[in-house]
Amino acid sequence: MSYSRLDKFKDKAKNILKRTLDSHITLAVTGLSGSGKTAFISALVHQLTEQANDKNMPFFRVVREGRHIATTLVPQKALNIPTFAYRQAMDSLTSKPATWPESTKRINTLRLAMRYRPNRGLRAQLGDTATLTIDLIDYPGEWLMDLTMLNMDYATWSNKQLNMLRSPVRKDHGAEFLDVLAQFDSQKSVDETELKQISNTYKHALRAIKQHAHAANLQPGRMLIPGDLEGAPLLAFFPCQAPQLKQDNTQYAQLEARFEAYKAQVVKPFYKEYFCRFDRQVVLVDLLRALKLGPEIFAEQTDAITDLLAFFEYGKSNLLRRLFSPNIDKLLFVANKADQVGVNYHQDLALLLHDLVKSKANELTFSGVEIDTMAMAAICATHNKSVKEKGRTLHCIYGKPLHEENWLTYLPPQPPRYALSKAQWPAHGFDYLDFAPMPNEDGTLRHMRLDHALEFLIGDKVR
Ligand SMILES: Nc1nc2c(ncn2[C@@H]2O[C@H](COP(=O)(O)OP(=O)(O)O)[C@@H](O)[C@H]2O)c(=O)[nH]1
Ligand SMILES: [Mg+2]
Repeated sequence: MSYSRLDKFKDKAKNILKRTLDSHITLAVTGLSGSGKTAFISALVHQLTEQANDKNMPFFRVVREGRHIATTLVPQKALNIPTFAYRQAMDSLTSKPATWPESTKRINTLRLAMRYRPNRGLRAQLGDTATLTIDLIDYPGEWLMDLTMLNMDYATWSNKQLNMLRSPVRKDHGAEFLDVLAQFDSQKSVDETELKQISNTYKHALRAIKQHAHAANLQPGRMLIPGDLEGAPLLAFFPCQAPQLKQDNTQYAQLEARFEAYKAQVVKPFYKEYFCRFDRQVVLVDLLRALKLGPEIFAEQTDAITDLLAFFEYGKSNLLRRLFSPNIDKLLFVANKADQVGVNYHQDLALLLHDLVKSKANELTFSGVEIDTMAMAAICATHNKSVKEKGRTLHCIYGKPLHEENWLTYLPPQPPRYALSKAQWPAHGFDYLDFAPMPNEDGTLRHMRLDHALEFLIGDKVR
């Protein structure tokens, strides 16, 4: 049969449709250091590229309805940043013994293409397929916290840092720096060696606080993870009490200049390039670790998360605007690593997270953003195990605690359903355990509710 004019027309129409209907989405995976961003992205790629079947992802409609054809990793658009090391992450997650992927040292990116059969519109009638491109970036959570510096001048920032260094969980680690600072003459002319030495002491304080107190709010983030700024003079600053009278060419003026340069040359470009062009956002929160670390860190984490949300653009935008400057119109809050408690406590976790973010969520809902909150685990490291005791069923978890040899059946404590005040905090605290990853025999990974998360985040793009 010859290629008729009608066929030609159909092809042309298809091509135009392809251009208009093939869609693109940039998903912001947001979370403090250690909240599970790298694991989440690895799991998302793994489940979509290797395990997208209705048994594994029943709540992701495009999969359940048999319309998902395949998802693959495709070359990214930005050529100047490294590609997310998916293979490497999978290798460590499925090696024997299995280990978690390394913590992220630099920014990296990845692009997925999802091919599916639309179920509505002209395209569905033509029996055609469509592609959704999904862009993701991964970055050290430590750098994210720097965004809040953009709203502060040096004096305000210094005050805040110095106050924090005196707080109960930090003071032991910050003491040496505060001692050195007490001897520091900020009014004399610049002594490069001294500034370098003190900034080193400050850096050691930050690193000790991160390592031992697991605090979330540590600035500047590049002192912890320098990327390619290792040793740069720009990084040689620290918080310092403002003098009564500010003078030029003093050490104080130099510190202030470095602080401003750090903001302008490091934080702002990072923000501009990567943080203001998202369509959808998932905010990962490690509530269990924060509960384990106690009321002070818990409160700090909550504040850090709500402060960060101020740096993203939210709201509905029309189609044209979307192309040039997208706004986030769907936002998912996730209480991550829910596999560290029994399934009977997942609801508690989701309620607790809801309680923490509810006023921010309310504000955003008002401006048209769709919001949901859920408990999930990107990569399950435990199995649920019911244990009968004196006629009662206990919902335990079973797994291999991190850095331990033996497997363990454990009954984690029930998380609270709302933010506790310091006085309400139980005396014995909350003891949750970290577990090593637990891949299946066949090298696949399990998740909890990643399919729910995907349905919420991108389900409407693959109808
Ligand atoms: N049980 C459990 N642990 C997780 C999960 N995701 C991450 N983790 C743990 O959290 C740590 C930090 O995760 P990572 O993805 O590196 O966090 P990031 O700093 O936000 O990228 C990992 O090394 C694991 O110990 C999860 O889904 N379940
Ligand atoms: Mg990471």
